[in-house]
Amino acid sequence: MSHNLFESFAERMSARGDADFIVTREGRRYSYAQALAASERLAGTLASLGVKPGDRVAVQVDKSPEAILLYLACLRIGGAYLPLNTGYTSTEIDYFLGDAEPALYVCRPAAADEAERVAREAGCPQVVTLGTQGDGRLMELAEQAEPMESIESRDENDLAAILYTSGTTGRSKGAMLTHRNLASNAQALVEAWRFDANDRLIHALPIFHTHGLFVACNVVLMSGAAMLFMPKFDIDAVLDEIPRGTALMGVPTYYTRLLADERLTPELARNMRLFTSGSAPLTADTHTEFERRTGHAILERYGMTETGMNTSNPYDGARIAGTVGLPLPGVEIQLVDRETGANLPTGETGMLKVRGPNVFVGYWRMPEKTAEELGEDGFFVTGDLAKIDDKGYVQIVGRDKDLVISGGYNVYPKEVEQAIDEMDGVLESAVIGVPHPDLGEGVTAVVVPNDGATIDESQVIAALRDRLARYKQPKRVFFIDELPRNTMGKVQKNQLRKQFDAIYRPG
Ligand code: MLC
Ligand code: AMP
Repeated sequence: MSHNLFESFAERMSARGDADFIVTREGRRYSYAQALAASERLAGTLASLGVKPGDRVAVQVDKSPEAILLYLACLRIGGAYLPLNTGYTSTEIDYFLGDAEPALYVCRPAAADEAERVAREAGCPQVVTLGTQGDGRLMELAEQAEPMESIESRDENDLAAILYTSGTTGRSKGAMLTHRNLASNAQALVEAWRFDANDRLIHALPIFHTHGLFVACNVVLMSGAAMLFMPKFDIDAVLDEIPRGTALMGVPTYYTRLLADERLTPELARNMRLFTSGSAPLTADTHTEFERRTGHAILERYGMTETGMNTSNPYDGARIAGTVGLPLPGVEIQLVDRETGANLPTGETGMLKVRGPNVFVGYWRMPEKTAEELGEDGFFVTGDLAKIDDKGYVQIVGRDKDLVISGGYNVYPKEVEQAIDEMDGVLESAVIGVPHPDLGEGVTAVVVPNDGATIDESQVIAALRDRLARYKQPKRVFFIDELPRNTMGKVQKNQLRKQFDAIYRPG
């Protein structure tokens, strides 16, 4: 029996027929039947471009309905979908193409020349373009393609996607996600959050991450719901769609921005049944204030690229501010001592580990890294520090990994520090996350110049411009004579975070 995730989607898509699947604000619309037919043509196109089952398809395109259809076509043909942040620079893309060796790279029309160059250097055999209005070479080819009506048979442990996530070493790792991982998580969320064909999800998230692609789109596809699809989070557009929607999935920044707008009222949100938050910590204040303003208690959940969603506050029952709720059905969690690995009793703070059908199968071509984080017992070490209360609610209290989360995007300081340290005039640097009113944490660099060197903030930012995606670049750069170190010589980032704590505070 085939376990291709697309089998479950196709069944639901046929059943939903002419019902809305994706509706954009400009009035573009795909019914489920149209999306199913498009997935056949696009799968045929991928085949004609030489993509075979098991091949990776790398995609760096702006958000559009057709990008979702491409994802579906890739599943249909048995490929591994590899979405890339639209902010990545050519230097970053070069690494991903070289590492993943995709059979095809789909890029933005405006980036075609540069993409061809990078792909050639990385040895990627085919490049096609995809625009946001149904334009680009891929869609031209799809017009003439022989539709592929069959769905490639897949084992449940075959790869459905690879999502790159940065790491503490500064080198990005491709998390390998299987059909089983994605199907089990989507099914669990449909049930936990009561999604059905009457739902209309306001989709403002980017579609190159777990949150916007798998949590949002897979849940919609599994439940036959509709998506009110927008290119990005735009406060006016979201407020305008709220009366037509039933659910919104967001990162905490969405909620702080909504709260800052007086158009957010209980009346506006009266047709909504669910607001979820994740990817970064939602403060208890935001949770409480949102409930006071709208009558809706935000449902906070917790997940990762490597695991999909692990825990969620309940749909019925108490959604407790400052917690990420209970393990989803099928997900097991463990709290262990960071040093000894021993299990910890309720109430203590420790390292969170998770196991379940949602947990990935390893990092692409990195067996050692995989073995470090994914134990033989199947438990994955999340790097998050947590507490579990006597009712089983999990509270994320910190991170054991050196990671900054800015507006829901992960930035690993090591990668930024390496780039800064290579600059002339820099002795060393430390990159930290500092409380930021909009983004949660603001990426901030603290730089020690070489003796006698004169270097300023704008030079550091300019040096990173073509090298790192914009969201990884420090919002501010500070200069000090010496980094604080402990007796082991380790940089004491806590001390730096304290020192620069107030820099983004308004007023
Ligand atoms: C954009 N910029 C950011 C940024 N997003 N800088 C820092 N952090 C961010 N998150 C930069 C842009 O490059 C640009 O720079 C400037 O800010 C304005 O760009 P914009 O596109 O207008 O930004 P804005 O609309 O304000 O975007 C902020 C945001 C967006 C929070 C709405 O980043 C967003 O949608 N984040 C969601 C991230 C997400 O989906 N995470 C899920 C990961 S999965 P310049 O210089 O050009 O002006 C995961 C697992 C799980 O974590 O549990 O879900
Ligand atoms: P990513 O690697 O982009 O998938 O990010 C995963 C990380 O985001 C987790 O390891 C957590 O540190 C963080 N995260 C996700 N959801 C939450 C949440 N609800 N509260 C706190 N941190 C979260």
